[in-house]
Amino acid sequence: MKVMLTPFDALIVVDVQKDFCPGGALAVPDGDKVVEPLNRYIDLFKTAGLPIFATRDWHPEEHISFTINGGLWPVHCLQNSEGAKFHDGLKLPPDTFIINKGDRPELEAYSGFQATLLESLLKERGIKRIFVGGLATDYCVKNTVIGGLNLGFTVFVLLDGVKAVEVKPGDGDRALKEMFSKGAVGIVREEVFYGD
Ligand code: VGL
Ligand code: ZN
Repeated sequence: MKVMLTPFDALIVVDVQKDFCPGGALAVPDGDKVVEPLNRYIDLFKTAGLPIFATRDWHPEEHISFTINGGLWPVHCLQNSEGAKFHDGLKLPPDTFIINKGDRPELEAYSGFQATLLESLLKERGIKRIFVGGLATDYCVKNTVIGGLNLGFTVFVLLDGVKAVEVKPGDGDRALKEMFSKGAVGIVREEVFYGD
């Protein structure tokens, strides 16, 4: 499939943070492998003058998602910690919109739209289609994609720029299937064009 970029498109890079990469507190297998493909999308959107958003998991110490607080996950992405930083290789431009999520102790926020300004920032810029990649396919990417669909956006999933946690084997593929069944479209970088 060939997808031509329009002025109504935006890139959303989900949670490409040190704690989700090998060596991090909640490492996604091969999580760092999304960095180079996502840099190619970043380059393309920058060249096209289109907005780039980067979400980051941004938890306080009392966050309910931590096992010590009764949740599912080890402590990860603590606000202002080293592990919460974006991967060093990710080439986000200075004018990237940074969206913090999961910053309220009592609220899990797998979706970049949950209790954030992401929807209004997109809609006030007239954005109709979002291109979503990052970590992890089966959690924050999936929920951001489905959140975007529910809000009326056309959503492309960057198949060459996502990796799954896979608490259970096959979770990544199941998550993609669910996104597709709800209307998301999977693409790779070679299918996206700008200008001629
Ligand atoms: C995520 C588990 C816990 C994610 C965030 O970014 O996919 N997963 N917090
Ligand atoms: Zn989290």
